[in-house]
Amino acid sequence: MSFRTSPALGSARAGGPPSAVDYVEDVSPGSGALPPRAWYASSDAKALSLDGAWRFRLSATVDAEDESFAEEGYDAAGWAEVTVPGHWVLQGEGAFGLPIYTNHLYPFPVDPPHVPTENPTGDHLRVFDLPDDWPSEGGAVVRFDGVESCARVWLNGTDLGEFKGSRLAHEFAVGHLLKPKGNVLAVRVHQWSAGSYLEDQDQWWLPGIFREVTLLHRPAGSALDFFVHASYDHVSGEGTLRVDSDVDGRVLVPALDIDVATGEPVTALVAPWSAESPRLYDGELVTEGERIPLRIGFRTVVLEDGLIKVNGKAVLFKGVNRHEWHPEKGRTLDLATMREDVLLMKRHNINAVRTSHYPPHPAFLDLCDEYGLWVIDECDLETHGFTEQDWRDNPVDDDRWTPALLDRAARMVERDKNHPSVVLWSLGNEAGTGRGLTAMAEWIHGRDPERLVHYEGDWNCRDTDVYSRMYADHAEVEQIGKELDGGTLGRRKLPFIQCEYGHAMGNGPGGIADYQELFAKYERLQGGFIWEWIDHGVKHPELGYAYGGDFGEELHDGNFVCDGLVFPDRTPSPGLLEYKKVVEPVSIEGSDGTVRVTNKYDFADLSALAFEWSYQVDGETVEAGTLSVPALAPGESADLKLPEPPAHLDGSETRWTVRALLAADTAWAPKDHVVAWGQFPAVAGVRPSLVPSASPVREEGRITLGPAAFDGRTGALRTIGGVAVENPRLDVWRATTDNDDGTEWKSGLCYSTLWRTLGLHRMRHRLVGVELESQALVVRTRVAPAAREVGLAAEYRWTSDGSRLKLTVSVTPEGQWTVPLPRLGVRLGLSAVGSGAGSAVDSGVASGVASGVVSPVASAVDEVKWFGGGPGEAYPDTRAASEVGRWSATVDQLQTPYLRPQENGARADVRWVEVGGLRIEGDPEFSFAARRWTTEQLDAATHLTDLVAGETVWVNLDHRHHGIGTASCGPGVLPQYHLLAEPAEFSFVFSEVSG
Ligand code: IPT
Repeated sequence: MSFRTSPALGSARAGGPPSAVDYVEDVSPGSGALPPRAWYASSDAKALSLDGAWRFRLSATVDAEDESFAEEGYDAAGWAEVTVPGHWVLQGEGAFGLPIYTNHLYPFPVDPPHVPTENPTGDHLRVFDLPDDWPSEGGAVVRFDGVESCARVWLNGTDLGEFKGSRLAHEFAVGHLLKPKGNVLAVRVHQWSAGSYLEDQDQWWLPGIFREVTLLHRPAGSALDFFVHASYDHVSGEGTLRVDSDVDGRVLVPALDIDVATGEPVTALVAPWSAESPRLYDGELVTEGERIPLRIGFRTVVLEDGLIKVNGKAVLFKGVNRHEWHPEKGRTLDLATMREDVLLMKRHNINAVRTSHYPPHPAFLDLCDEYGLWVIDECDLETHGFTEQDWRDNPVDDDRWTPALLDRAARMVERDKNHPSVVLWSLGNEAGTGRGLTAMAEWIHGRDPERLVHYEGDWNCRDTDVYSRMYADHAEVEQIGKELDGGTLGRRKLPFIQCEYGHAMGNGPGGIADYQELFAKYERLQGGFIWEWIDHGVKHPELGYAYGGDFGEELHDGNFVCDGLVFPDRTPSPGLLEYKKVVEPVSIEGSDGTVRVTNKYDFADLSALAFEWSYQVDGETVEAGTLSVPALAPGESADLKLPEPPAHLDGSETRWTVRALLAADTAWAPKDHVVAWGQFPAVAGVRPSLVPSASPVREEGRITLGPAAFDGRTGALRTIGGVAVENPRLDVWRATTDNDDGTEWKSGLCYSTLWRTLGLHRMRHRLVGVELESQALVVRTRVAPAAREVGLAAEYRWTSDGSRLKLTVSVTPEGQWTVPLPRLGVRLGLSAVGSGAGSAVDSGVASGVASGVVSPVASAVDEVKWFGGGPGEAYPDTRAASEVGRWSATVDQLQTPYLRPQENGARADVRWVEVGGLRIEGDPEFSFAARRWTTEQLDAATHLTDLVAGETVWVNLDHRHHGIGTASCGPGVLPQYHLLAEPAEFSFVFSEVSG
């Protein structure tokens, strides 16, 4: 195949320059820019970075200022400065305007292609000298890697042209204009343009030159562009390489002894590239003018048997959607931050990224090639706001916009085509349906038949090679999995992916383990991409992190922009740890002294992993050793005998834990990094027992029972030994999560609305009676909301053996309950005696302290120890990563700092917990949470800075929690995780901890 140029690009301007402002509302992509090409850094051609401080002037409208600033000799001494790359609204402390967050609503009237007269316009000026060694021969281009949303460019007073397409590269030929000293580069950037209609992604609107600006020397005889074709034949083990270039040259790959002319195919035995084993071969394209470094990965992507296959195998995407985000710099990311994303993904078993919803900084794709991630590269296109008018006037179904769409498609494909990590091109996101999309798909298929095309928004899959959906619920996904051949639509024969699922907003997402079971079960289901990677919180001096509305926006979508698996500072949230466990590439299950290890990689055998077993007695490891596991091939299992278990004390609970660790350092994690693990019980423990022997005694207005004292009239617990206790009483409320607050797509139900309407957040406790039995104090209450007939009859039965105190709670629902309960348990307050500060385990989970947003207050009650699930939080449908063991943490470390405060931090499957001088054992196992504020305060807070620590630590001991689900966008809690209002009984044994 010969080198081909792109469509409708680089057109010379006809009929002279546009008027000063017409181009802003022109649907065409622009004029004057060079055709797009591969992005690379030449080994020898000079490059001059133009990043740094630029002179900056902000105007309220497009035409408030004339163009004289672009002339040489213009005096900009009175101007402000901004840093390039950067967004001006994130600089200047508000003096340059503020960010706006909307999900899909356009923050301006939908009147395409017109934009508001109030159109913040930033004039940028940079004067530069050429380095002394800048060659006098050849040409030069100035390259803009990303400018939002529309820019006009002048060099030394000459108008070069103007462009749109914010997250795409644009280059202008400038060699003929350069001089050794005092070059003046002037860039006028408009926040709004016709292009804004194509960039309605769910994110902050952030104008500016937000990616690098570079001057590149283009030596005579250098290639305009080149295309690396590197395929792999999995049957023969041969790779075929052909590099097309518009100028002739040689292609060198020393490790393969390749020295071949451009355009000539050459075959060699190679190790293929995959996300699991990202083998890259260093090479060079040598033309007369320059040497271009190549990093070649041999791999073949095909659609075969209704499956996406790479190198002959169907792949399972364990992916995330990644927006570019930095809490202070917005979409300006440096290399270290990009690398941090990739390393975090690799360390959490993620193998795929959808670059939602625009091509990322090109260096990110280099990292994906190097470390190994499958990439769906998505075009900078979304017209979601047209959904508000039933998609009338949608640009993707209007031929006038098609050149702009083709320009965007070409700028993505040409820039990124040489990355082996890119396996699918995506036309964009949420742009409805239309002819423009078809034109894009046709062009892409023609230009790059060696990759597949993705788009979610057209379920007929007219233009795509994969049936993609977002947030389909489990039942529908299962149905799709089963319908491999059935149905009439072409899509039924296509492979299926969920390009978005598991909405990671706040606490959650719940139910992803259940999805993974389906992906594993049905071949056609090739996995999915969690929405999304990172919370787009903006660092804020008063609020910690700001979200929608915090900048006084007229229209906004609140904290819907904070829905990531990592917090804005990239601390993993519990959702990421859950995902890591759910998608682990090795499964480890066991019973009866045998462990079954299964390789769930698509390509790799298990030779890179070492296995360790350990044996726990009551959560403490008493013996450990290595386990020899054969280098199983993908899909293979082995049953391995575990050693004879050590003797243990009667009544203690024992279990095996087996871990798969990296056997050696890798590029992305050190030796001993845990890749996968499994735990299974050996001998069940004995439940806490207490034989009542003490009798309740009434004395001077109080009742005593063993170590405890109660209020004489109400029977409310006051103290246990020296520990003051704010009465434990029934609690059903939780500070609603973002998922509780969401509306389930299918049922249309919003549980937090149902709960609040019923009044579960304002339950009243009516004392029914206090009875002293010979060996028990029995307190009866009825717990119910005002205005409703439903209620819960609660009986608290207190007994003691003289030193310990047991509470048995029996709950009987009364009336017609039609909603599940948020939680069911008791809440108590502790404030008196503490066990003192101790060392806390590194939980690997973000704590308020770690992110510096919750100020730890010195309090008597601080360190918490427990035996149960940990180290992080877990709820009924988010508990895959919860490991049974002995854990400790301070109260502050128990908090998960969701940007909008909500229920968090519960530890599941707890046998006992020690907090505030008390040891609390449960029967059955329970869930606990401890915090320095009440649930009501947590519920009322809008930002973490609203949470003020008090003296009392509030402890929730929960029998059960309602599940989490993912109704903040998509399906709700699966029925098996509902907490129904049903009769329940649960107990706790309290004792004082000495010391
Ligand atoms: C979906 C969008 O594609 C994504 O950008 C984001 O907005 C997400 O929702 C919610 O956070 S679109 C929606 C109709 C499911």
